[in-house]
Amino acid sequence: MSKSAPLDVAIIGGGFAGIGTAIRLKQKGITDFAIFERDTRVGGTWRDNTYPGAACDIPSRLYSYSFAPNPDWSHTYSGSAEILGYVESMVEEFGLRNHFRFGHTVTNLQFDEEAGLWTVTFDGRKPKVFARSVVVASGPLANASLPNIKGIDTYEGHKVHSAKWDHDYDFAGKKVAVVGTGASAVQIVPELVKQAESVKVFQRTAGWVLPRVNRRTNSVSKMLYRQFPVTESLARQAWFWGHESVALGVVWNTPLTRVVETVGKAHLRAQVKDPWLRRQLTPDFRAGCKRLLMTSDYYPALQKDNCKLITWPIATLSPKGIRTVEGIEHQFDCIVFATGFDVSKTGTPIPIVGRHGRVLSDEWSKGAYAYKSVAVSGYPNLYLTFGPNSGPGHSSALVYMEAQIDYITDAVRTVLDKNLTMLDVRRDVQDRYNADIQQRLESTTWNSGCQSWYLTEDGFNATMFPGFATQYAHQLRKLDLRDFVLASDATKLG
Ligand code: N01
Repeated sequence: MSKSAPLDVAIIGGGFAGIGTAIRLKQKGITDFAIFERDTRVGGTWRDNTYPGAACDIPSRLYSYSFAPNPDWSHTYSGSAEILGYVESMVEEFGLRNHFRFGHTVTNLQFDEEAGLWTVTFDGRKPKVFARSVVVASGPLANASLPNIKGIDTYEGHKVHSAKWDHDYDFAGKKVAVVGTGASAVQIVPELVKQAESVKVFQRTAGWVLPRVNRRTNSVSKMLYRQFPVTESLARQAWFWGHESVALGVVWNTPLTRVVETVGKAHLRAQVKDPWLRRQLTPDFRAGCKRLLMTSDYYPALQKDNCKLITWPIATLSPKGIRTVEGIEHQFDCIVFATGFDVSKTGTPIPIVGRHGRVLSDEWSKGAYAYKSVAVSGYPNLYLTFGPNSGPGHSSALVYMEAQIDYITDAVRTVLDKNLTMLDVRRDVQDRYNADIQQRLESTTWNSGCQSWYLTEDGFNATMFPGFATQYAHQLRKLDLRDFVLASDATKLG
C-alpha cells in the first residue's frame, strides 16, 4: 500500500485550541493541515459540558481570542451554548470546515526519524496519516471520570456525569444526589434545585466561593464594540489586568491571599445565616490552593427547602443510593457525579513514541514536564497545547493558549521554511526550565497542602504556571532557535 502524501500539520482535537491553531496556521500561509476530531462536532469542552447552568466563570471578553473578537457577547459571563456558538462561528468565519476529519480517534503517534515524519494512527480501519508536524490539542479536561467509590456499579438508579449530561432525563419530581462541590457542581446545584423534588449535595471538601455579578451587555456597549474595536480591546485589557492582580493574591502565599480569604468569608457570612451550615462550608485550606469558585447562586441554592448539604463521607453506593460512614442510606432516583476529569499527570491519553522508540508516558511516569509547556525533548516537531505547567488557575486559559498557538505555529513555519526533518528542543534547556518552574511552585498556594487535581498523588505539580499570564506569554513571544537542535538530515542529529 502506498503512503499518502504527508500533511504539513496534523492537529488533534477540534476544540478552542485546535481551532485557534488552525486559524493562526492559515494566517501564516500554511493551509496543508487537517484537524482530527473524535466526535462528530466541533467545540471540545463546550460541546461536552452542557449541564444545566454550564457557563464560564471567566469574563467572555477575556475568554475569547484577540484575533477573533466578538462584540456580541450577551453577558459578562456567557453560558456554554453561547460559547459553543462562538467556537462554531470561528470555523465558518475562517473557512476551517473542510480541514476537519470527524470521527477520527487518534490511537497512536509515532515519529519516523529517517523521514522526519509523524505517523498518526486511528481507531477502526481508517488509514494512517503522515505529518511533518503534529499539534496535540486534545484538551486536559476531555475525559470525564467517575470516582472510585465502593459499590458504584451496584447502584440501580440513573447516573449522570456533569460532562456527559443526559438531556433526555427529566429531573422533575426526582430525588437527586450531587456528588462533588467543585466548579461544575456549584453551577449545577442552583439549576437542579429548581427542577428536582429534592437535592442532596455530598461535599468532601468545602471550597472558597467568591461572589460573581453577571450583567447583560447593553446594546450601547455592543454598538461601541462593533464600531470602535479599540473599545473591545480596552475592555479586554481591563479584565486582563483585573485578573492579573488576582494572581498576586492567589498564586503566591502573600498577604493578598488573606484579602481573597476575607472576601470569601464575608460572602459566606452575607449569604449563609445558619452558623452550623456556615461552619460546614468554611474551607480548611488556603484560598487558591484549589480552584476558586465564582458564584453568587450556590449558597442560596443550598438553603432552599428542597436542598440539603451532606458532609458525612461517602462509605459506599448501594443499589438504592448512597450510604455514608455513619451508616445512613440516602435513597435517590438519580446521582449526578460532578467529580471532574481523568487528568493523569503521569501519562498521556494517546501513546506518543518519539526518537529512538522513546515513549512519552514512560518519561512522564513520575510527573509530566515539557519546555514552556509546548515541546518535549526527544519528540521533534510535536507540540502540546495546555501541556504541563501552563494552567492559569486565576485567569483565562485562552490568554495562555493564544501565546502557545503563536509559538507553535512559528515553529511549524520554521520546519517548513528551513525544510527541517527535526526541530527538537534541547534536553539541557528543558531541564533548566523545569527546575526553575518547580522551584517557583514551592512557594505557591497550589503547593500549600491541599489535594487537588493540580497535583499528582505524590504532590508533584505538573499543571500550573507559577506566575502571571503576562510572564507566561512573554516567554513565548519569540521562538528562539538556540533552544532547539535542528536537522534537515536525520542522520546528523545523532
Ligand atoms: O471537577 P473538580 P469539576 N467522593 O475535580 C469531588 C474546569 N471548570 O468538574 O475537593 C466524594 O474540580 C471533589 O472533592 P474534593 C476548572 O478548571 C471550569 O468541578 O477532591 N467527592 C470535588 O468537590 C475546574 O478546576 C469551569 O474533596 C468526590 C469534585 O468532586 C475543572 O474544570 C466550570 C470524590 C470534583 O471537582 C474541574 O472542575 C467548571 C469522591 N470519591 C469546570 N471524587 C469554568 O467556569 C471527587 N469528588 C471555566
